[in-house]
Amino acid sequence: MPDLDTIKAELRAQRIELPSWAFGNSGTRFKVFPQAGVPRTPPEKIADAAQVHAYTGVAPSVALHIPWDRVDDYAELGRNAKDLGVELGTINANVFQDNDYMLGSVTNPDPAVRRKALGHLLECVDIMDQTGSRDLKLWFSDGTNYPGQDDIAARQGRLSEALHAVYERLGADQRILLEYKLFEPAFYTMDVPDWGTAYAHCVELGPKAAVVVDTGHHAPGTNIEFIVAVLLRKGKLGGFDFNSRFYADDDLMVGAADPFQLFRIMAEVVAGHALRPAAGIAFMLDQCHNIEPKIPGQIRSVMNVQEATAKALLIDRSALSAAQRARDVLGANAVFMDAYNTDVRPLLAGVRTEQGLDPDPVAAYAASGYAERIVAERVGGTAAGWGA
Ligand code: RM4
Ligand code: MN
Repeated sequence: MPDLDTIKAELRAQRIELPSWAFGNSGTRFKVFPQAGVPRTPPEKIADAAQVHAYTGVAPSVALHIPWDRVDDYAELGRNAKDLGVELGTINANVFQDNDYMLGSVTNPDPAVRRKALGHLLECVDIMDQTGSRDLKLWFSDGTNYPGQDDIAARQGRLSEALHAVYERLGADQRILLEYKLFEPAFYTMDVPDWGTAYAHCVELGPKAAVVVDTGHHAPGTNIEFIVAVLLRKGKLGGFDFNSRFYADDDLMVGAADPFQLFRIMAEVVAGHALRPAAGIAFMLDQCHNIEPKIPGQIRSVMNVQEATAKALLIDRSALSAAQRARDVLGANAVFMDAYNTDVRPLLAGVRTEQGLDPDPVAAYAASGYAERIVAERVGGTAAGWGA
């Protein structure tokens, strides 16, 4: 059996990054149901994220999305975060919400639009210099809706050109994390539809570029843990955008739709020795809480990742490899399933208690009165949202 103290140390060392946008209003293209008390400014989003960290102890950084989180003084925003016990994390570029980008951003047939999009990406690196962020996460909505609409290979060339320009601008400790998505908003071709395309671009760029796996960005039935294992083996897994989905890019709470899949993914992460922050994998949430309260939604998501991680750490690796060596198909599968079927909630409650945290983050947050306070205090102004 794996050593319990080692497992607890791994769980304490785990780090999960929160998305600033999860705290603002969101919805579907049919309706955004506004919630009372949602943040109106980047500092208020960070304050809410700090609550998630305060009760879970493993979520000490917040990813920003530019321009949604644009401020005059990023150093001040960083100090602000530090005062609340968190720090600024990944910078997410946004080249998908401008009228100019209807036919693409960096792959647009119009060179002027391409220049504008590249300008934004470079601005994001400037911001990283001020926030001290390591990672620039790039997701492109670029693509086409109809066969013949544009030249597929030419668009790859334009994409590559922009990525190279950003790569050249990166500091020594900065990275590009390139995210892929099968479809939406484009329905015929996305310019970065899959891990293979993202991987090819990252290899071409060099060691400071790696792939981000957003768990909601695949075709139904895709074996995501296989992708994780392959990318890890190649040293090209940069991070995760965790969320869950029943149908498409649902952005639901991670571990809600398919906790077994999350476990299988974390099992590959553990097997690949990639859990510790030193391994350089960014474990991020990328979710929207459309109908549930946002801060508890994030707390629940963090706990779901922790539970999947604890189960992955519980896999009896020596029994597993013994069964594999003995070609014992059922035995190996049983070792794997034993770990998954273990109730790890008491283990995690114990880890929290040992860290001086409440064993039940959801209840502790609910009892804190913070939710009522922000509803009372955040009156007037414009609630943060996607602006879409
Ligand atoms: C995209 C993609 C990005 C995220 C935006 C909000 O679908 O997943 O990672 O930043 O949504
Ligand atoms: Mn994402």
